[in-house]
Amino acid sequence: MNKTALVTGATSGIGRATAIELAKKGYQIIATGRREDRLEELKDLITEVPVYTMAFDVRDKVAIEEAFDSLPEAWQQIEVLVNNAGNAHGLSPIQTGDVDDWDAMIDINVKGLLYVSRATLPYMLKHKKGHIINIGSIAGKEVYANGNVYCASKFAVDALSKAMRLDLVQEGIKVSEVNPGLVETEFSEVRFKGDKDRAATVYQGYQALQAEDIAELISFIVTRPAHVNLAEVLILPTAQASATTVVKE
Ligand code: NDP
Ligand code: 8X3
Repeated sequence: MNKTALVTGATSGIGRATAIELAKKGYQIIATGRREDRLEELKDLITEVPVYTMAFDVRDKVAIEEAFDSLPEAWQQIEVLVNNAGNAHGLSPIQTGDVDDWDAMIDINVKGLLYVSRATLPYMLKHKKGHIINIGSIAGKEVYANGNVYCASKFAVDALSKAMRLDLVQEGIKVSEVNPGLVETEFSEVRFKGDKDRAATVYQGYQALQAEDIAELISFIVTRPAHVNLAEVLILPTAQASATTVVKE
């Protein structure tokens, strides 16, 4: 029987690439996100293993509860959870930041990760095994100007990853945190509210990481032997040395 991996934010970027990569490793995939058309596309694309889709907003705890309550038996033994859904919304100083953007980042990046973890844990606890991979960021290690609330949300992911590891160690559940630097996805388009030209400039003049680079790392982490936990990894483009130090042509 295939092992089961649940990937949040599987409709785009890192989550989509991770679903594809873990499917290649033989995991049957529970793919989640809000955009149902993209979940269906992914389901058609992955042919090696079965794919089950659940469309919900990670801010909606009732929808999450309902989705997990209706998980068919064959999908209930979740061994891997990749808490990836998240985004930055805006890039403004604190004095002019949009409070709706703040709500979105805290509610999605922090509370959403908590809700999905809470919903998944009963399945892992029942079998006394599992592996949770939280997608943090270099922004959860260093703050940068105008990054304020996004950075705070990723610092929270860092704290929660460490806390989850402490709480879950006696349950035989591994917790890992992957902290990428600049990855070329739809991330900046979301941050800049659909301004594709501005988003493109973030990745110009150097070779940014690609979603597949992160997916390969996640795949490596989850395929280590049972006694090995890669607890935290910071992964950067070669041209990047800190959140704001990027060598561009
Ligand atoms: P994308 O914008 O390409 O993907 C974001 C994913 O998150 C989408 O699948 C989206 O699905 C999902 N998502 C966003 N909001 C919600 C929501 N409210 N409910 C459910 N799903 C949601 O960005 P990335 O792939 O780059 O981002 C993935 C993760 O990686 C994020 O946590 C991000 O913070 C982190 N990260 C990204 C970096 C980068 O440079 N790109 C660097 C470091 C970390 P849908 O819209 O269909 O709901
Ligand atoms: C995304 C990377 O540098 O835009 O977390 O914050 S950055």
